[in-house]
Amino acid sequence: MTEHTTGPSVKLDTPFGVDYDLVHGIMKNPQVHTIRLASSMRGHYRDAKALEALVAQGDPVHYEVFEMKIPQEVGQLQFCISKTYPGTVGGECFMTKGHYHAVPGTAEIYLCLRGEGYMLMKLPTGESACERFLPGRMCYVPPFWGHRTVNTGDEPLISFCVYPGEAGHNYADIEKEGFPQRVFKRAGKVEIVPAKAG
Ligand code: S6P
Ligand code: ZN
Repeated sequence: MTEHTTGPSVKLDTPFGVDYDLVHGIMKNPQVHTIRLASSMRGHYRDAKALEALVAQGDPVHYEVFEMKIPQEVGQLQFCISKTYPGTVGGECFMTKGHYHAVPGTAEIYLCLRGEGYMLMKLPTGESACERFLPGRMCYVPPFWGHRTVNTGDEPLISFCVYPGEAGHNYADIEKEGFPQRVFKRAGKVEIVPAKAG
């Protein structure tokens, strides 16, 4: 993972605006720009060998997140652009790591701007859900649901996300548990399969 911080370009304690490039799915002048490469996705795809082959072939970017440094406090709103690239690892579609929020009772809204795919969601009890991402479609992630973005298309999947200031991220539990479903694309056909099946 590469985290690149450009430093404060706006005062965050007074009203401000942010410019977006909606064609390329980027926030202009973000204060935090996170880039996740194939090598930062170890343990997430079913086919570990295929992932290592991809790392050896140039370690491509899987996804990027553009954010401002909003204080992690109740009353604030975090917002970001999440951009997941197209591609597969042993047939499994490129995706984000996925997480619960560190404050679990906090929801999130994803508005899909470009591309296509799915939001995989799960509760700690194992219950799962899946919502389609298409331009103009919003996905509501209720409190307590872990969430992961999966790109099933041929272009970047880009969403604008908003969530409570204090939410934070809990990656550790999802890494231990995994998601109940995996998404594959073989010969152009997308399949959502139980994580334990082929
Ligand atoms: C934050 C929100 C998104 C994700 C981004 C990357 O709550 O859900 O900004 O952080 O899509 O995914 P991940 O799982 O690596 O944080
Ligand atoms: Zn989230």
